[in-house]
Amino acid sequence: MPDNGADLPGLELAQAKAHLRTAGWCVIPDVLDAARTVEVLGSLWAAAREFERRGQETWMPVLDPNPSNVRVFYLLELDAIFRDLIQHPTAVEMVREVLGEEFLISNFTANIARPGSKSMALHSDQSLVTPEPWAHPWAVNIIWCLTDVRFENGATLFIPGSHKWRTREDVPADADSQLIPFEAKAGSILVMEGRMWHTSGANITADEDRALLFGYYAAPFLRPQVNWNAALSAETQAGLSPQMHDWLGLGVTANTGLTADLRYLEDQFAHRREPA
Ligand SMILES: O=C(O)CCC(=O)C(=O)O
Repeated sequence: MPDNGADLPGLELAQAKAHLRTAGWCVIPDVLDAARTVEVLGSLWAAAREFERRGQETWMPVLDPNPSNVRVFYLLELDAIFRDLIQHPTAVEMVREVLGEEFLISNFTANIARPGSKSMALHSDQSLVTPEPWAHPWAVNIIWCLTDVRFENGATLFIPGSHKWRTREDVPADADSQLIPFEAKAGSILVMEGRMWHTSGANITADEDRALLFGYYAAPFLRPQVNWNAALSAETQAGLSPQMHDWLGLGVTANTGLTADLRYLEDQFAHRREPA
C-alpha cells in the first residue's frame, strides 16, 4: 500500500481520538505520503475535467460566490483512487470512533479553492441531513488535504465548541467572528464531526491552490446525500466489494435495518435480567 494505512503510531492515533471526542475535530498527519498525495491531486484535476466533459459545472453558484472554487461531485464514479480513499483504514477507524461500527457513505466531493475564492455560507453538515435538535454526532467528515492548508490559501474555517450547539437558536448572531482556520500539511486528514459549524475560507494568495476532498459519512438510519444506485454506473457497482456495497447502501434495504432489533423481548433485554 503506498500510504501508511492504519500503521500510524498508536499513541498519535490515540491522542487524535481523544481530541476528537472532546473538541469534535482532530488532524492526523502523513496519512498519505508525498508521492501518493501528488498522485491523488493529479487524479482530482483529471476528475474535474471528466466531470465537465460529462456536462456538469465545476462552479456551483448555490455553494460558492464565484468560479474560483472548483467543485467535483461523484468522485466515487470518476476514479478508483477515490474508491480506495473512502475506505482507507485510518479514515474508517476515525469514522467508527464517531459513529460506531455501522455507517453509510453519504457523499464524497472535492473543493479546490483557487486564488480569489471566497467563503460559502456558514453551516454544519449534520444540519443539512437531519432536523434539529442535534443531540448526537450522527455524521462525520474525513477531509483529505491534497495541498498544505493554511488561512491564506482558504483553509476551512470552523467555530471551536460549535459541535455542542443543538439548534439554530444556539448559533450566535456574530458566529462569523468566532471562526478560526484548520491548518494542516498536505497528506493529512482532518476529522470533523458533523455538528461543527464551518465554512470555506477565502483564498487570498496570488497563486496557491487549496485542494480538499470531503468524505462524508453518516449514521445508517440517515438518508445519504447521494443516491449511489443512481450515481454509480453498473460497471462501477460490479467492481465493489460486499463491504463497499453495504457502506453505500446499494442493497434493497439501504442498510436501514441495521439499527433495528426485532428479537423477542427476553433476548433484547436479557442483560437487564437478575442473575438466577
Ligand atoms: O471547502 C471548504 O473548506 C468547506 C466546504 C464545505 O463545508 C462544504 O462544501 O460543505
